[in-house]
Amino acid sequence: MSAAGSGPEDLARGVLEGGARSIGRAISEVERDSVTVPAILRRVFPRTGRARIIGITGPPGAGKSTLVQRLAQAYRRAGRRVGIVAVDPSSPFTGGAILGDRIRMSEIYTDPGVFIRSMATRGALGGLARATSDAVDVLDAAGFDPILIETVGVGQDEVDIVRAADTIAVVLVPGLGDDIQAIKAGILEIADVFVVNKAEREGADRAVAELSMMLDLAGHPEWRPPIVKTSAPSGSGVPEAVAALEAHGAHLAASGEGRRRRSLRARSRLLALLETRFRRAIEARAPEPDGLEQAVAAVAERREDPYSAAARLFEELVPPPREAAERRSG
Ligand SMILES: Nc1nc2c(ncn2[C@@H]2O[C@H](COP(=O)(O)OP(=O)(O)O)[C@@H](O)[C@H]2O)c(=O)[nH]1
Ligand SMILES: [Mg+2]
Repeated sequence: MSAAGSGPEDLARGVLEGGARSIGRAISEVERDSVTVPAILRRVFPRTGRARIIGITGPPGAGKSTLVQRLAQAYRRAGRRVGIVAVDPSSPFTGGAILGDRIRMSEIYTDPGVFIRSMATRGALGGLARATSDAVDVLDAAGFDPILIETVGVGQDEVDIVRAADTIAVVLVPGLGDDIQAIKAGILEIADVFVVNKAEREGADRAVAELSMMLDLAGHPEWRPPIVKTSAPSGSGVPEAVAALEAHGAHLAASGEGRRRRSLRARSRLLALLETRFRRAIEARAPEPDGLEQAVAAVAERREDPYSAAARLFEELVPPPREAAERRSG
């Protein structure tokens, strides 16, 4: 069968050949958590780990999508093939919200060296973090480098999504003042680069000064996040933003921090998959008549405490270590 076939093997082969249709379909599979995903990932994964993954986060309307398009153009001019994954429920990347920008930016939508994908946000954001990592792997295996992930930075779930990146840029705008305080807890700590976008507006220098003061207080011994001013629609400051992102990439490679982050990511990704599998196994296989529903009822009616019920179900599902060892050798 050719790459146009419908099995996961064909799809994976199409992805490795860089076929746009296969890439799109593979990401759709990933997005709806299809049963084909393990087979697809098994085949594409050996070809991943080559792309630089850059997360772009910040409040809605800060100009993330516009900036991402400008960054993509800059990387294209440097001869790179750029993957874009946008996870923003409030403003779909290719939606109608920024029609003017879409016309001006239209070149990147028709450029075969750019692959843009908005992730659907049905289902839990937790599932979206998994889907985003998988989609990034698909693009990585297909040879896109860098891969830009846009997420709206508002809460922990979004932070989990953008943690799939090697380097995280937090996009803010002048006059954010109190907002900076509000979102500080969530997204400021994860910034490797700060972008003060809409820098042609009044207050840009003050925003930079405020951020700079915050960084002084926080103290960043290893890497002090640079602060770059941009005006995304005109492209002003974009070369400096690219330089800052690349400087952080060099820091990751030189300091061992890159390896540390990849290891943390592998750990949390693996644990998340295990959690999902485990929950599904419990839902599917909890033995009757003491199945999950009975345990739920027992806890709801306070006949059993949740810890005891969980321990009981866990032991019914997971064989004790000796039994597991015998199974492996037998
Ligand atoms: N004045 C100005 N407007 C901008 C700038 N960057 C983006 N915008 C506009 O801000 C609006 C939101 O931009 P968008 O990229 O969709 O923001 P996102 O929600 O963070 O992705 C759009 O109308 C953009 O054209 C900028 O640097 N200056
Ligand atoms: Mg956006």
